[in-house]
Amino acid sequence: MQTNDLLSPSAAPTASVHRGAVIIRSARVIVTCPGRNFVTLKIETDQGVYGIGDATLNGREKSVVAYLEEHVIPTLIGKDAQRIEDIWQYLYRGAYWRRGPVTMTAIAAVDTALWDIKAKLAGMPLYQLLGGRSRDGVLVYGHANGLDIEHTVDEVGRYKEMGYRAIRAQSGIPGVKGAYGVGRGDMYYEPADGTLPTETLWNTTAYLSYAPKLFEKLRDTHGFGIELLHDVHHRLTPIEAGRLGKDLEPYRLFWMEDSTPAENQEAFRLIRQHTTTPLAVGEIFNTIWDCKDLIQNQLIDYIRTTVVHAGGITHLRRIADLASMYQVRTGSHGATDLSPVCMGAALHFDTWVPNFGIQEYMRHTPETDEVFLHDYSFKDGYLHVGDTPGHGVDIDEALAAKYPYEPKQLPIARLQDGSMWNW
Ligand code: GCO
Ligand code: MG
Repeated sequence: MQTNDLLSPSAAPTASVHRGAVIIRSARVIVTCPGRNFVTLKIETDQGVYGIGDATLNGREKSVVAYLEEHVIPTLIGKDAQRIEDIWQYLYRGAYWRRGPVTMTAIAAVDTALWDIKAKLAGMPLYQLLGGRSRDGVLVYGHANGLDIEHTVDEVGRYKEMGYRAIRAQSGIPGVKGAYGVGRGDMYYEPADGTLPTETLWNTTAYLSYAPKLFEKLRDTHGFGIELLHDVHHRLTPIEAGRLGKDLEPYRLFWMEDSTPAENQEAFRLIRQHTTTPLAVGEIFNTIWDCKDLIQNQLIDYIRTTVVHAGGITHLRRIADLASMYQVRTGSHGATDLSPVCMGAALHFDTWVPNFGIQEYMRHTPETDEVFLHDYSFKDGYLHVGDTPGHGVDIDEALAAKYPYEPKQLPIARLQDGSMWNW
């Protein structure tokens, strides 16, 4: 145990502090609502360098705040901020209670902040520490949401004009109250809308006959020179998903997302047997164990885990490496409830990761962009990271304080007969 570079060797089995350590002096959680709620962890070191990490879990924000404040922050003080892997293992193994969205979001926030610190100390943009650039820009997809087919077709046209090369299309469905993905205003689709969950009504039969018509019209109008994506948002059974995938084959989707709930990973085998439409899943996964079977059995094409909900860069890298062995590519979640801090870190990850597929990009409101200053930028369908040391995103704390937390929850879905369904 006693080696020359130990500053304070100790008999106790705690992590030793080595020469050159960068000590965590404080950490705190910042909650702000510039149009929607965001939770941010800020870690400060004795060298004056600080890092920030996104800790936002939509509709469950305060659980992560409590987890961080009550259980994580006290254990960070005095640790060497450079020991990212050891701190990750400490928070994961050390909690005894492994996995779950709250735990993994809290770990992700710490991990992201520590990578930010390490990259700032190195004087490098984060992607350099991961292994450097694999590509010039990060292909992103935007969200075209319409009240009906005509409207959605127009919205896709608008996204094309803005320069997008890949567009997700969602449409209202006649007879379905509150179909998933229909925007409430221009550009900013935002599902978390009530202090209590809004009740929506789902109708699988109406959806299954409507969705192929939407994509038929989209291809007729916009041709095949643009990538189209679609999110089913967990609404179908595996055999229904197989049928939809088959019906959508003529329209060559980039992917069909979350077509059935994925707690049972084996369910995707059935979908796979019926369709060549590429499958994407994983925005609600939080560890490699949620997608291990899906990946190893090549039941999916894109894995959608992202920095903030899957344990940070340290864990996302493990998922991506496993996926790369099976030709599964990344397609990280990037809805507006993932803050610009997550987006910044995700873009550095995407710039490096060899088996990159695509990155979701729902633009944040101007108020959000003012609170979270960032150096990434959009051009011709791609997002580009900047060269600021770290992940390139910072928080204006004074401005953040002007937007206090507003309790909001995600909707729920019921079937026509009143039974609960998957939102
Ligand atoms: C997506 C997602 C989101 C989620 C939202 C929940 O593909 O972007 O499905 O729209 O519903 O992130 O908080
Ligand atoms: Mg989704």
